[in-house]
Amino acid sequence: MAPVWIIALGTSAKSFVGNPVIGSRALNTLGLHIMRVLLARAITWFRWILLTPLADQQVRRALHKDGFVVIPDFITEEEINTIRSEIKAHTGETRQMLQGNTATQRILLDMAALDGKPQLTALCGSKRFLRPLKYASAKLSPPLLYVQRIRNGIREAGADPQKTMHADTFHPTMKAWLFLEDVTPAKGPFTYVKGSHKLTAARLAWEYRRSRTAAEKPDGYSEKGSFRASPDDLKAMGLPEPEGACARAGTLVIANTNGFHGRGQAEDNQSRLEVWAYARPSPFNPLPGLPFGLVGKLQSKVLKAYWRRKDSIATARNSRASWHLIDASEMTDID
Ligand SMILES: O=C(O)CCC(=O)C(=O)O
Ligand SMILES: [Fe+2]
Repeated sequence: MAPVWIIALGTSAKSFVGNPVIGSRALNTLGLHIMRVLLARAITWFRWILLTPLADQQVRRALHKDGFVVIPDFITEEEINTIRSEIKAHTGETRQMLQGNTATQRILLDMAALDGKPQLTALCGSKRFLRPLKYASAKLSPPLLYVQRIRNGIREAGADPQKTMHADTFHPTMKAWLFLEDVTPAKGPFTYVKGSHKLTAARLAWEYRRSRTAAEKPDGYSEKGSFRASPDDLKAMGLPEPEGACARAGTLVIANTNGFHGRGQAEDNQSRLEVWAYARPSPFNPLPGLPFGLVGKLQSKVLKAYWRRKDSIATARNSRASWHLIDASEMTDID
């Protein structure tokens, strides 16, 4: 397997346990992880510079200063209401993942799901929406778009791991939330540690220390390459307290999830509904890719085939896949 593990160093592979080269204490002591962090960041900056024309100066400034940008009133109340009724009428493929006591429910907005949903179709095809997302992800192909509902405290189980502050991976990645309802503290707002996307000396020192022991000190997620940061870690890095984005319906938040973020501590049985975008570019590729919708269509086809494969493996084992199918009505029962 060694050649495969070594080749994977040039990809977005991030698991310290799945890949013993990435997880090697000796190599990380020599600086392997830090090299990947720094090189990926330099290459992402090259792509950000190339893609400058895609986003307004205000958006670019906020993304690079704070790690996220908040755009209130991105869509109107009327558009929100139409999108909500389109979601309520959805009967197609709907999936769910359970983590601790929380469910993440998603509808992938591919051609099939968008059929009969003109307002969502217009949004997903709108340059005004897609261009800043492409800029933030430093990638020309469109992000994956979903309707997402987070349902908190729906069962007796451990805490939701997404509620601990973390960085998704070792390089900049883009996630965006277009809220379809007012997000109050009870609903567990998206929470970000302002400025934590910056590779300061303190952050790099922390990354270095964590990389040496990540494989040996598992917490369920850090060893898979998504480092968790405790309040003390944040303080030691000179970072501010995490801040929840309590936003009105229609607000768009775009974030670099290489910075520390998570979900707010929501109350049980509270949920949050949003259009959600996700893009994880190839960290070491200096080219921003192709601006074709075709790439996006291919991405969702591959993803759906992957889910179906996971479904059949799970069925054969008499269980269900982590992203399992649910009846659409389990997600679309909104007011
Ligand atoms: O849903 C949220 O507010 C944040 C969850 C999260 O950490 C993520 O999507 O990467
Ligand atoms: Fe995250």
